[in-house]
Amino acid sequence: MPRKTSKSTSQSSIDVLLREERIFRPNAAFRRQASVKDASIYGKAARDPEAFWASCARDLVWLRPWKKVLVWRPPHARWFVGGKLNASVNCLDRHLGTAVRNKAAILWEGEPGEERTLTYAQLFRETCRFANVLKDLGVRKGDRVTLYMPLVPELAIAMLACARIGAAHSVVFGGFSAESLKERINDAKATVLVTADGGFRRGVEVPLKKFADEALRGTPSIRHVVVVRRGNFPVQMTEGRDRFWHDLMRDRSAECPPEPMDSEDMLYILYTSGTTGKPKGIVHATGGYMVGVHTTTRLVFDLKPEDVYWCTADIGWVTGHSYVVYGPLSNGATVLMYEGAPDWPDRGRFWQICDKYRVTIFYTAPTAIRSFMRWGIEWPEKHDLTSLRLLGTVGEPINPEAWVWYRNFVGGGRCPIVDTWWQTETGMIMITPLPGITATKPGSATHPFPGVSAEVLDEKGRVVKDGGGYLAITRPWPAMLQTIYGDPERYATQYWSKWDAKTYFPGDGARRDRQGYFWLLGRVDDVLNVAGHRIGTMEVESALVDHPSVAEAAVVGKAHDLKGQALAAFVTLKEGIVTNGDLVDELKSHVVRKIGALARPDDIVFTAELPKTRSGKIMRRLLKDIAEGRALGDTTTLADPAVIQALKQRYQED
Ligand code: 7RM
Repeated sequence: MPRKTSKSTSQSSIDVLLREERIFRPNAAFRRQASVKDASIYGKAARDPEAFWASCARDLVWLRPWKKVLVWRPPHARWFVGGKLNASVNCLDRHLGTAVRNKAAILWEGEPGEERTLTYAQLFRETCRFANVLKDLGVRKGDRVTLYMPLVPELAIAMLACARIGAAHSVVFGGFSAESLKERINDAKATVLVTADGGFRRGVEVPLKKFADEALRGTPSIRHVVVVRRGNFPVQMTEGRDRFWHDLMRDRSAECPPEPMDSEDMLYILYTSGTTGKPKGIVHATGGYMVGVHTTTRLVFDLKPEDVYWCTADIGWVTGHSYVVYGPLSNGATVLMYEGAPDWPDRGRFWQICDKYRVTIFYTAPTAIRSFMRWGIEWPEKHDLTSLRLLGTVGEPINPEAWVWYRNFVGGGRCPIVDTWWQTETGMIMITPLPGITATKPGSATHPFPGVSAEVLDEKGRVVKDGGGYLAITRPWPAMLQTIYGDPERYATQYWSKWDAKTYFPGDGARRDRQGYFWLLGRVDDVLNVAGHRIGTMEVESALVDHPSVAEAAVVGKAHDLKGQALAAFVTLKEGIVTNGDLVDELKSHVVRKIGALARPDDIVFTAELPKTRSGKIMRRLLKDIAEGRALGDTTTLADPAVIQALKQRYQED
């Protein structure tokens, strides 16, 4: 259906006030060697997306070819229908007959400093051995296995072993509580839990097995627990239920035939918290997902055989699933994994690791970049970062100041930056530069990946050509979620009902500029409404972070009799900056100068930390509760609950 174009930004759309005009083109040296040199890929993919994705799919190993690329019965899509494949074969077996066989698949460094290297051949053998362990524990095709582990190679091995025998893994990030683990195990009705004696975080033990034991009191579906020895931490083993990984692996055969999976068979479940209540079990199928992550890894990161690729995300997040495990391994890449915190034992740890392993591709989150900025350039400057050739970001909108800092002080002014927009639900990167051809603008994720169709729409579903509105995906894409586990209705209403059943609503605000660039503005639940203007939180936050004293900011709207909403800003200052009344006024004026009087914050509160989820996203919903003097809503996904309590007190005192 052709869409009408909306002429003016209506009340229900989003106004955009901040403009960023800087533009950065990839340098000649990068362009010359890039995998994608020619922008015709966009037109080709747009003219026949199914043919484009089919050509990408031919780069994977299929055990039986597909009959049809796409069967689309909105809102349900089936990809590579009739095809059979196995994800572990695509990550491992396919490399064994090539030079990749004895190349490092995983370079792992523990937080205390241990090093481990697994070649592709070794990773293959360990995966087969653990697949045999799972089989002996009674795990069959279609069963669910929950993984609650630190960032150790065994986590990747366990995922690939599940994939090998056709069981779905459900990874629960090791930072989650016993209660969250229990809820996720029960929703999936997992029969086996794989965990570890503990993990390290800033030198302190995280007692994973203890939390698991607590959860296991209320998880009737679990029959067996496998425990990886990570740190020789004391654990209580329950007779008949708990076994150590190393005991089970002993004398295990390193051969395990892969289960031929239907393209639409489930590969994994990954839980993502909604704004309210019960977490959603996002289901990814095998064929389309593998095609999506394989292709985007290769083209977005310009991946080459010589690269040392480091995505700093924990495997417990979708970024780790797609861009630590399945995407890079299916491409035969050398993947670096670091278990611990960026500031342990000092704030140079990430840069020391980049230097030591000669990392070439580095992919991290804006929240991390803002911390690096706060810690100062002396840390990256202490280390040799000249091996880096490409930088990426994901997770939140990146404010232009952080983008430029990242480019200058990490990338040495020479590395292209790929700002990649996507979600747990999309499975793969959706909006992103292609580093060899895209002229980037700081803060913009630029354009949909070839074969992906996105628009900015207004409330009524009319296309916004130049201005703000809602991001929409207007065609199915291969790595799209298949459903919400056990809740197909929620799948349809949550994602496919804002406009019509053919249009996916990701829940983000976005703007398009005159050149067609996409600017992501944050979650629409967070949008501010001041005197009739709907503006993204991102804009006011960017204006604040643009001030030399500010490291990070979160802005929320609070009910106001006259204006509808007034703005409250929570601000973290750079190290060594002292707060005083003058700075409050100065920051308010700074925002007025950058955006206009309507965006002047009523309140500015300084804080040492902002409340964030465990994956680093700012929880504005809780800040809004504080600003409006309400009791705090659900705080279970907070990384550090103490932060919000301190802030609440602070706000009341001010
Ligand atoms: C990969 C991931 C998804 C939400 C998404 C956005 C935000 C992610 C960007 C971004 C602006 C980006 N999955 N988001 N990447 N916003 N620019 N490059 O983060 O499921 O955990 O979160 O994250 O709001 O909807 S996620």
